[in-house]
Amino acid sequence: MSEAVREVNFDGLVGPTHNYAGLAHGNVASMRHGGLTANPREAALQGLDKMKSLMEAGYAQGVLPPQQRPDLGALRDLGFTGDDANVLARAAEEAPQLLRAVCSASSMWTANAATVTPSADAPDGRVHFTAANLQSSFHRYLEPRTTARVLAAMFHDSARFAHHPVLPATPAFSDEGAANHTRLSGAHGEPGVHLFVYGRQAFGGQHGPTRYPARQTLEASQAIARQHGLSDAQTVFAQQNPDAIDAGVFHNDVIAVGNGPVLLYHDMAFRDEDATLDALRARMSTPLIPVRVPSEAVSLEEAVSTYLFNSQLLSNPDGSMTLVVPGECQENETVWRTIQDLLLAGYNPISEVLVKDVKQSMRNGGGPACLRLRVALSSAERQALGGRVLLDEAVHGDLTAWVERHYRDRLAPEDLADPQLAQESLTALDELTQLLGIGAVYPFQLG
Ligand code: SUG
Repeated sequence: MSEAVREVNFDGLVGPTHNYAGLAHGNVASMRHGGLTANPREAALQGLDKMKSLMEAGYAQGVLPPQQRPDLGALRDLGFTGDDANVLARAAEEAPQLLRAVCSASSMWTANAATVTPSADAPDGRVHFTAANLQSSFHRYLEPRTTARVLAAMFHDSARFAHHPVLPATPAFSDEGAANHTRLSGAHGEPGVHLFVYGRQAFGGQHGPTRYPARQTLEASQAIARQHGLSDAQTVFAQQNPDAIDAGVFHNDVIAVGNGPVLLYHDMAFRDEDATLDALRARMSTPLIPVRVPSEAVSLEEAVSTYLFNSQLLSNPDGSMTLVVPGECQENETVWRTIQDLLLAGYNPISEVLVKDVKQSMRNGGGPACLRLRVALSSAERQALGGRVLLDEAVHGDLTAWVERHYRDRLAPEDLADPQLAQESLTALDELTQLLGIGAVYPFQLG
């Protein structure tokens, strides 16, 4: 059975309102690029191209739909009344920051959609999901309700899949999903150890960052481990280095990535590096392969600007691994040299690098790893998936044509109040649910 387990990367489709609004405090790319004109069509096509490359290289690739934006319901909840055009016009006039938030296509970063425990690790033998509350920012707090509906529609067989309540959306349980969760194991079907990295402890604990917010709490990570039935022997909770958060590492996946027994990380990733590795080693049934990149090789600043650690690390059938990096890594001489050194080093299985251009997403602080949610699934679990959500040539072709039919190639901040954009987005998403066969998951379809 473990032979048949494969990791499926579910990438978020970039939504039609992709834009640069400078919404994410502590995410330096988002802060730097706020106000630029975006190209939603290019963004979605870059995402689809990454998915296609991985599919063609033999990896199992899935897709998660975007969300309905602008979220007019959220604006109405905040007191804006009238018809849709009125609501948008009033928001643009009186609270442009709210309009920008309800237009964000941030659900594309599906590493933040949920935390997932594969069936090999869960006591009841099911795959467990908790959609992340994303309460750290208003624009992302709008995501979990629909995320939970989408996950429930896709993973609907309750004999195989378990869905847990989103954690209370309050600072003590601040949860950003799989971006702060790494599963280490032998092959994907073997039992794993779960590394939860948190930025701060709500009740007690040591000091957190001072400049930028810590988005994940220990309490949230512990609650998820409890929900999923994970024991002490299966979990390690490690604090992120607060200095790294203050340098722009707003999630652990900006400074570390794990796959199988490999943990690729920067020396500034953890508050206590040795204790973290020791705790992993004590629990893992297969030897941990730490791949440490020291600050002397790649500075924290370079790690943040190139997103070296926001790579995807993927297992190949022969035991080797491929690193999928954003184009920015190739453009930086030091980082590119470091990657070449990693490929040549004999002690780790990373043997190949694949460079993908996801610049539209990168300008908002989202690299290849942010764009995907990893779900290890047995062949029976893959067969139980609802909808047409696993990528093949036909699905890729349909999605590409769908993007080309519906997406604009230019979206500036002042376009967000355009009622036509809201209409286009609605039409596109309605068609998408049919294309993906996931049923009515959007608020406008639920009536
Ligand atoms: O939450 N950016 C996202 C990027 C998320 C990246 N995800 C991971 N590292 N897993 C965020 O900071 C910016 C939107 C804007 O500014 O328009 C934004 O939300």
